[in-house]
Amino acid sequence: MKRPRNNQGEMTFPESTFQFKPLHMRRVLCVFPKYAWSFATFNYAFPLVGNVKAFMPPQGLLTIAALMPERWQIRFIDENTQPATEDDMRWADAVFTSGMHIQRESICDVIDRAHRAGRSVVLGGASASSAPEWYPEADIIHVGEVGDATLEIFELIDQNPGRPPQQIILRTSQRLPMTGFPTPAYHLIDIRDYFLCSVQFSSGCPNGCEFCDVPILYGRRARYKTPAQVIRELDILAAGGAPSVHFVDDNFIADPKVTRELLDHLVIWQDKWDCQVRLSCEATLGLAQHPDILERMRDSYFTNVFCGIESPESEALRAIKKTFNLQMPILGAIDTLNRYGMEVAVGLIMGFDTDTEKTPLILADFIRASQTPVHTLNILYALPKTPLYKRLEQAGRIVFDESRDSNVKFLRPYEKVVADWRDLISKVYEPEALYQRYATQAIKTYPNRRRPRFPLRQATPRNLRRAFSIFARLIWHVGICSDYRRVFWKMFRTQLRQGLIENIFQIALVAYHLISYTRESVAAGSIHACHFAPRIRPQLSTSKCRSSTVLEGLPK
Ligand code: B12
Ligand code: SF4
Repeated sequence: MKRPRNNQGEMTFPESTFQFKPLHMRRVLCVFPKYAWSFATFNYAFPLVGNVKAFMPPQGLLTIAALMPERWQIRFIDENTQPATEDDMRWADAVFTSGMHIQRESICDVIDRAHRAGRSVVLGGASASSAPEWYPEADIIHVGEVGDATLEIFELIDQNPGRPPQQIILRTSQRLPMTGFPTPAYHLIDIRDYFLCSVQFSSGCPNGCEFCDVPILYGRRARYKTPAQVIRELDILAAGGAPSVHFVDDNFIADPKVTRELLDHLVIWQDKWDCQVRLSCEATLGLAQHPDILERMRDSYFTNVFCGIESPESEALRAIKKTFNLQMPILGAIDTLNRYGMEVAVGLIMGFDTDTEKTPLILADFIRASQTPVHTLNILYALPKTPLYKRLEQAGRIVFDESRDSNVKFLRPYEKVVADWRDLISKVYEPEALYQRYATQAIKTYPNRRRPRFPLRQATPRNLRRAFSIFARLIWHVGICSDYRRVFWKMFRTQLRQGLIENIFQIALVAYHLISYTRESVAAGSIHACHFAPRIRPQLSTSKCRSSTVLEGLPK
């Protein structure tokens, strides 16, 4: 079934919208599988916040749910907030699920439970899109973004929701233009269950870093929603009580011209909400070269930006084709972002071919010099289909060994790389070091942020009650019981003096997660050095996702 397409490979539906008219009523259970705790998921902080159960709503599956026809009944369960029961599975005609590689075991578990209840499973999302061969048990696999494959799947489920005799894999060849993307089905979840919320403005990245699968999954040409779509989503999230919203775009400044246009709208939007919602995003360091964009970001109340710096060593950046990080001094770029009120979270990787014995020391020095509090530090992992994977495969350097944290045969001894990682991460998240970096941010970054014009407007009885209970828990767990209470109180006093009470909450909650996670998982040796995927296996050894022949296309 081929639909007309424009010269960007997008579907040319009437008015660029996704229209599917079903013939039957169907009951669809959308299940987002659990992800493992990691530095990026902030789980330790949830009990201190109170009613928060998970990190961020699953944007992809919510978008798919929003595209389903009104005639279909949908039940949406994020297993990071509550499990889908056997009754839920039996209620459904078909189960739709999604996820990243790191969620592979939980994805397989969802498939297994659905099958035990006799239901068919449709699987899409980042992991299945890049490695459909990892999921031989899924009944229908959706590869890629929303588009012609999605319509075909809806048509299949409408005709017959039962399990097909053979696996069907459908690949999107014509993407739905992002201007036709619906508002994700937020009405199916409780926004307050989440630590923070997300919006997607763009998809795709023009760069080609060797280790990254984003250009393969989402294309090299960034595509965009309109500012009106983004504002509509933000209004829903803000009205639902989201304290922060993260732009999940892989590169917020993929096209600076389009970013400027959005930011003009965001500044006005933030005027309306008066800093009730913090914004954050991911961007390349080149952001520092656009002062006009930075000004608009400050005025839109962007408080955090994640930058994949990967390594401060220029040889490494050249080798992984991330030379754009060398266009300006990295520390200078971080300083610039700080001057506009944005704290930078840094992504770093260990295990590059260029790493030497000195690399851990160089990284430690860099972290100290940058004074950025949050670092996601991973060891290198070769994601399927990436240029890195292909290069290492040709060199016989991909290893399938369940006991290892990475599928890469490093040039340095594996044990040494992992030990260096463990040692560095433990030092980076020592309470004194972490709070020291926050103290620096409190001087050089936070005072540069926009402040609410009417701070008392946010002091509603509900907000006050919530703030008081978080405060009480923080005082008990961190201010009284923790062994780093001294540094906490020091931070508390400096922020209080400046009237930056919100910062006390932010710093203490994030630090609590990072410190607890490091102590209980990293130091105890119970987690692996790489969160990019579960430990790699040639084929999953559990019966939940057996290896079998993967058939492409429709059954004949
Ligand atoms: C937000 C995000 C997260 C959040 C996830 C929160 C959540 N609830 O989803 C958090 C912070 C937890 C996270 C963590 C990690 N992440 Co992440 N993350 C993202 C990011 C930036 C955005 C995801 C998103 O919302 N996209 C927007 C939606 C609309 O896109 P989508 O999910 O792909 O959905 C589309 C299609 O896939 C399809 N679709 C999706 N689901 C389904 C289901 C069905 C049934 C159908 C038919 C279609 C369909 O339709 C959607 C619309 O087109 C992506 C990058 C990206 N561009 O997507 C990385 C990404 C998903 N993350 C990635 C990685 C590697 C990680 C980490 C391992 C990083 C790390 N070093 O620690 C950790 C894992 C932590 C853990 N312990 O689990 C990789 C995954 C690689 C892969 N192929 O699996 C990505 C692709 C980025 C990358 N290449 O580095 N991440
Ligand atoms: S690492 Fe970032 S900049 Fe590089 S290709 Fe991936 S998304 Fe683009």
